[in-house]
Amino acid sequence: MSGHNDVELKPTPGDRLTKFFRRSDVIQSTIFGVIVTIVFVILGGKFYTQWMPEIMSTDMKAIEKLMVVFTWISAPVCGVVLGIALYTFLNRHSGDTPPPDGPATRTNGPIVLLWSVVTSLLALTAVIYGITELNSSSIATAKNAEDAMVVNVVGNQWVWSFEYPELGVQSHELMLPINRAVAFHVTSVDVNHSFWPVQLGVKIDANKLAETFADTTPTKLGEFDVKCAELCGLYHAYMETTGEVMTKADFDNWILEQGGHTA
Ligand SMILES: [Cu+2]
Repeated sequence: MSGHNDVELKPTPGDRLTKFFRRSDVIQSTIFGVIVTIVFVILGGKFYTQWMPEIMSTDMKAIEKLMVVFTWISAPVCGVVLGIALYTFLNRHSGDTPPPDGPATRTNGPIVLLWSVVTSLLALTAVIYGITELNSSSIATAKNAEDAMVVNVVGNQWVWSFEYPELGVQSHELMLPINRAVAFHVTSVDVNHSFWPVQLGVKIDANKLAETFADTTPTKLGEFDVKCAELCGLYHAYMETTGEVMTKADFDNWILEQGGHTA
């Protein structure tokens, strides 16, 4: 009545998945991918943190946590890509004759669905976690930060100026007392700059005719770098200065030395 092909049952999605994961190229790529994923998870959790700027504020701590979590979330995707790349590299064909044709490539619906759902979930996790963190970040809280010390930050080709309106001091160095919230009110007198006290984990636009806000709480004594993170002209690269997180006593002394008055 009918030929052989008509009698053969259509493979179920489960069959197709099983068959796919039994292929030797898939098994090898998967093993490489798992190794790469584990290495990236370990790097993200341990060594990676050493390559980041020193943590000197609450915000820098939050940023580092975010970077680590994002590294973990993207590690499996990296594993898939590098796993396949590694398999391909190790099984490359050498010599003058071209490799023989492999079997024809056909779409495997269940596999496409599997990786689409998994990567979408990973991306969704990153988006939700990122938005949650952003909502609790310095930009979201700056205007509400109560009893924070206000510092007016002004970008000017190519120097930063810091004004402490409550203390009557103006400076080109950013001195801050430890463990006290500071609210940066940032603007520019000329082109667009970006205020970036690196180890404090703050980076915010400095625009003319507008004021932007960010706040943080320094948690570690010592010097930090202040840079401009927006290409702002010929000497952009030199638009940097130092800052220092000080004890309250040292900070008060510094304020008095600058001719200001302590609060
Ligand atoms: Cu600049």
